[in-house]
Amino acid sequence: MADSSPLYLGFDLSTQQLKGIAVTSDLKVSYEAVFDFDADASGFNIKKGVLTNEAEREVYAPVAMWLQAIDTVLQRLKDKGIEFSRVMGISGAGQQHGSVYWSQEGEHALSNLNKDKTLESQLDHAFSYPYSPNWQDASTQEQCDLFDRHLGDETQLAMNTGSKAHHRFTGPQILRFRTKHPEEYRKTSRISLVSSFLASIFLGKIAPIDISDVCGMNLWDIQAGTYNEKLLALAAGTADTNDLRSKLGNVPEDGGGSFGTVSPYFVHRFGFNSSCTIVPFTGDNPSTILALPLRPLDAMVSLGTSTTFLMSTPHYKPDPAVHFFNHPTTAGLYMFMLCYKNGGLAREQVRDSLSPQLPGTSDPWSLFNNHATGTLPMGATSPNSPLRIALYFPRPEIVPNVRAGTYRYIYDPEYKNLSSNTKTWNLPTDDCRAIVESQLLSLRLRSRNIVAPPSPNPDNLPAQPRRIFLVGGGSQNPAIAKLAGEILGGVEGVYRLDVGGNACALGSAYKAVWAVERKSGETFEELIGERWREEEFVKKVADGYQKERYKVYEKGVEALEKVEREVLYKQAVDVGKAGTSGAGQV
Ligand code: XUL
Repeated sequence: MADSSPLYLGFDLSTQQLKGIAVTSDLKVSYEAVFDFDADASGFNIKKGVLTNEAEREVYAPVAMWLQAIDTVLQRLKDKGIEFSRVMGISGAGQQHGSVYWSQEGEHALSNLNKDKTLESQLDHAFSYPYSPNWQDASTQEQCDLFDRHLGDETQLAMNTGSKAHHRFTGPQILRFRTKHPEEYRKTSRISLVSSFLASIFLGKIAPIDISDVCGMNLWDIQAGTYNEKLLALAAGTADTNDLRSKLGNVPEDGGGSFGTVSPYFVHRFGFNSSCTIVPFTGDNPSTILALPLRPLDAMVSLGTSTTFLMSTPHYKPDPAVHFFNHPTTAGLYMFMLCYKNGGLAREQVRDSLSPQLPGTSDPWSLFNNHATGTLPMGATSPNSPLRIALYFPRPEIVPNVRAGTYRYIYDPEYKNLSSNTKTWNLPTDDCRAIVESQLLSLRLRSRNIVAPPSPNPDNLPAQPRRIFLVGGGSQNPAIAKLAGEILGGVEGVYRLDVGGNACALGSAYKAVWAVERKSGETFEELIGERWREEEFVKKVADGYQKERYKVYEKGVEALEKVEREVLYKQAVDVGKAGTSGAGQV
């Protein structure tokens, strides 16, 4: 007998591909399909999924390419045998911050699609501008300066919207778009984020922006739960914010609510069930924390080309170095995020400076790992000796805002003295430990205000994450896992989360399951927690909190803070901006 049990679809519209994944009610992956922009798209001159205008530091993607991707991914799922009539809910995720500009005809075109034609062939007039500014875009320095000043300073902006101004954030992008393309802006009926653009296609009308993804705009007052009037006025260029407000639309609070049912186009073209629910689509980072029933104070450390640290927390404590978003499913919780530019690439450079590899091993990391864990913390030669501490930024970093370079120091914790005399460093071997330590110390420094001691706390443990989940390429490395436990702690240990390359699309599919099948008041964590088979996806890879080591690394946090101040100060002096009073600000 044909299987008629429900399926749920999750999509991930990322920088380089669109992925679709179908799961059953008990969270088993049953179908997946991918459209890789560079390999599969035709008619767009893109590279790594985007177009660039280096002169203005612009990075953007053609919206029509995403339509082509949706057409094809659905066809590929169908070719694999999926019965779309079983799909009871669809959700998805988009790269954060990107914006899509709909024309006056956009909504009408969306709701009047001809089932015999592709999306790409019939939505060409649905946009007032054919491109979507991408999160890698860096063209908005001028606009960011205005945003940072507009509520007083960057700290005020971070308090209000969860982040200081960033080039990629949608508010500064809209401000630039309006001034650079006034005619296109005037002709824009609605503005979507990448996530709500994708939801709109499936819904057949313009979908609201998601409660978590809206926090990536520098426009949303997180505590008030509304757009900030002053920031809207700045982006709109007028005190009358009604026009921009209606371009952006309302933002429903429930991340598991229903936007309505799937557009008839998909019913008639692909055989979707006409009662299939469209669930809010969110940003890729919020969706990634939904790939497991992450509890408050569990942390995810994504160790890819760059490093991202994600945590669900009940505490709202923003500052200019971090990001806060509303949690995508649970009102009253927040998602805390650190987003670095440097990570895996920097570690690889240090690894490649070592030669030759250990005889008899094919693991390119074995020598690096031996050096990284073969000495006392921070290269000390005895428990009280000076410490080796350094920053490794092959690319300009944003956390903190420092130029590309390698910055090595010696720190004497007794006299709290920093010295740039690094004659005692053994190079390149000392770099192995120092690079992993500095990356993890930066996470500890910047998350220390939002972690809390376990509760109850009979052993009087210090504030730290509960469990640490490592994901991405670097999560395979045992030396990194060991140091992560020593430096970040983790009351219950350090784990590797292995869901293949699918965490983000999977998180969206789980969100659809929860939204459609939840009982009244049942949280995402409760429903998914009950159905998730942890043993399939999670493996303990290192101890977490170790009292002595955790304490020693307090000195490391102190040292890293000083190093960052020193490097920033020197940078400010170099560009002639330093004050006369001493250290610069981190
Ligand atoms: C987060 C960010 C990226 C994008 C693309 O602030 O800019 O992680 O979401 O993945």
